[in-house]
Amino acid sequence: MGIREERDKRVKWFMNDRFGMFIHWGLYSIPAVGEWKRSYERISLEEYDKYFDAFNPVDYDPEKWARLAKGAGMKYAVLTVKHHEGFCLFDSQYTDFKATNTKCGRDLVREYVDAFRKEGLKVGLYYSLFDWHHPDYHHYGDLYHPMRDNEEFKDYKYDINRYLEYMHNQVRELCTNYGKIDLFWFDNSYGDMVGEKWKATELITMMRKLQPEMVINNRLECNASAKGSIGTSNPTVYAGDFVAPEQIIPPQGILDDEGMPLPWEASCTMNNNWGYVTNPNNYKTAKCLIRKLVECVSKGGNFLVNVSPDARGRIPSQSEKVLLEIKEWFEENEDSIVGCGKAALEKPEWGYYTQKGNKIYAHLFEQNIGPIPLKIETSRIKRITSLHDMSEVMIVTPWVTELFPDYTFINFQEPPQGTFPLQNEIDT
Ligand code: JFZ
Repeated sequence: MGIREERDKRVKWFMNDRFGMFIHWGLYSIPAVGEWKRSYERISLEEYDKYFDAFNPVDYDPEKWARLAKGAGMKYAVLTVKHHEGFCLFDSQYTDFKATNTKCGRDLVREYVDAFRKEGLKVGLYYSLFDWHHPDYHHYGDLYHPMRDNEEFKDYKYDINRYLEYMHNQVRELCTNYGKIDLFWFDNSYGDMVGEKWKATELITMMRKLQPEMVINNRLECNASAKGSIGTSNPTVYAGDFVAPEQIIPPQGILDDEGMPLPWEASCTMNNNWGYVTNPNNYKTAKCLIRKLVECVSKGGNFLVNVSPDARGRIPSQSEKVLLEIKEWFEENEDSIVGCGKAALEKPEWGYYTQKGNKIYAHLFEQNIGPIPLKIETSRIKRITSLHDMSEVMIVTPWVTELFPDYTFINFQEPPQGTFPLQNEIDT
């Protein structure tokens, strides 16, 4: 099997499931200004240790997270098992900078994978390639390192190979000690730290051997704004299985150089922050997130929505509220998302189409004043149903079709506000 056939086999569940939960959690939940704090404020290792000493998430209950995700229609999750700060939520034998050595004394990743699997969700691990804690990661002069302009580190000698050995060892632990891992999310390449600078061929070969079915993103080779060789006819072995745009939904989905659709997943915050912050004031509404989910699916992509647990280990109540609202919508409209992809029809003015087999779901984003103009031949439509209550929607109002012969109109009552999928079964 070629690289592309293997990829298509691996991503089957991923492209079917469509909706996931991103979880950014680490020591940075304590200062509560986001996961980049150490870099932004040039905080020394010693000073940052105070968060290690304080870490004690007494309310960590991943089953609660899993139930919330599942309720909202999310089918998989991705947890930051090590973010750029280098702190490990898992019990790694290669470092002391880990949750099991803090007051909490628990392997938080073990509990996460157990809890999410128990709810029937697929489990993903986010692992940061940069590591601001490891002594052999770049210091002075590195684009992002907290000590990048600290003169004390000007002549500091580090050996990147020692870091790479550490990183490879940890990835091996993660692929060995936690059962079947469904997804691995690397973050991220930058500057000249791309691909083989991470010894990527060696790393991927090891990962594929340990977890042959695991879906891996493309960031061993690129950053958030690139697709990398996955889009070419000759992808590298570490090109990854999907493209990972961040905080943006590509206008037309993502295609390879031959115009064939690529697997992709857009990740997005709920409140403009990945890590926990106190009193965020820019929460997206459930309605906005549902619409973005629909948009992703209509363009053949996935949507990964982030939550930021606090230092006690709780998903903030505002996020919980949004997820419960999404749950309400999902309970009635799941069929228009899961297993769906890009429709064979052009994007309509009033919303988006998604499609699954011979069913076309028309997501009405706009309040229409009367019949919805569907550009489909009436004879090809078997039935139109409004998905939320399964009521029949009548087709055709003859006088309008005379006025607009190339449209098919349906007779339609005023739709309720919000995204509102219609289910059209088309005779194919
Ligand atoms: C990265 C992380 O730095 C961030 O903390 C968060 O985890 C996010 C999901 O991923 O953010 C990036 C990575 C790459 C780019 C921008 C943000 N980029 O290449 O523009």
